[in-house]
Amino acid sequence: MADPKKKITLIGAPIEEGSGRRGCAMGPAALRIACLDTTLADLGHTVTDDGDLKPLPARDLPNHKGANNLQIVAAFTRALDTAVHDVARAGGVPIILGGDHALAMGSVSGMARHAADVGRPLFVLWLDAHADFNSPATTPSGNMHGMPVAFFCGEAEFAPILDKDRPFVDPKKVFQVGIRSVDEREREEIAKHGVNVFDMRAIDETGMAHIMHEIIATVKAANGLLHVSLDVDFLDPEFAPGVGTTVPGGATFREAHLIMEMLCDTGLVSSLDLVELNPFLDDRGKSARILVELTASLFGRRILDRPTRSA
Ligand code: HAR
Ligand code: MN
Ligand code: MN
Ligand code: MN
Repeated sequence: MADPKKKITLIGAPIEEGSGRRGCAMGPAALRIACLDTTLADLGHTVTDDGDLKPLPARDLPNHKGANNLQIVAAFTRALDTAVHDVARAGGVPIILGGDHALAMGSVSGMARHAADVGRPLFVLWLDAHADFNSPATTPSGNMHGMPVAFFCGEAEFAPILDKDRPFVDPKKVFQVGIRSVDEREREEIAKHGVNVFDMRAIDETGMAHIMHEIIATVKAANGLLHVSLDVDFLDPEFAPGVGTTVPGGATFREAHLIMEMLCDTGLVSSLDLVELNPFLDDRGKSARILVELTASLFGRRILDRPTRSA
């Protein structure tokens, strides 16, 4: 069951303008300092680091009330849509080093185009304290890192950021795990669009293994691609303090590892975002290191060489 060797490309996305505070722009550097590249290479993968994207603001777009820093967020969205699609089309696995979660507007849109090219459905595993399903019409903050899921599902088409005819993700193919902070209007939106939400209570009630078996079975049955989007605040702040939006009562180190170990055995993961790391708020690199550890588990590091226990 060992994971076959992959061609992995690291793409730095030092965006912090989607969040309400500074610091996430240092995320890609911290992940590199925590040895993400050599850790993956030591597992036998071919790793290429494409460096950081540095797009200029999208001056063709007007400022928009309810979408803070739209021009730079749109610029990263466009750059990542292209970069991620290019890597996937060449048979590689893109890992996006964030950067705040607004970057998933671009990374997931790029993967949705790739999935359409190869005729497979795209599923998204959203590991986060937050549902990130706001739009400029519903947001309480205007911060675009609270909007990426609505955006790639086609529910936040308020400005011509990407081609309006692009493939969207079916909200019913989005699985959110670890959720514990949802805004009032966001709650209505995710219910209306049929997003699959496994909140912290569901994890407590049934256990992480049960939830992951269910998600994996669905993706496998559809022969889907699976994009994983890992927000640092998915984890309990005890394990990962380096994030601007800590919410108590998050996933443990072991729960997060189990997800990665189970996913690794499936071979279904096509792409990964590592987002919201704020090194300015971290405790001596602790959160950067845990992201690298979890990525290692996702790409083949294991305790014993045995497959996932059946459900
Ligand atoms: N839901 C809130 C808003 O829209 C907070 C969003 C915070 N998002 C992140 N990423 N930290 O998950 O403003
Ligand atoms: Mn998020
Ligand atoms: Mn979050
Ligand atoms: Mn709708």
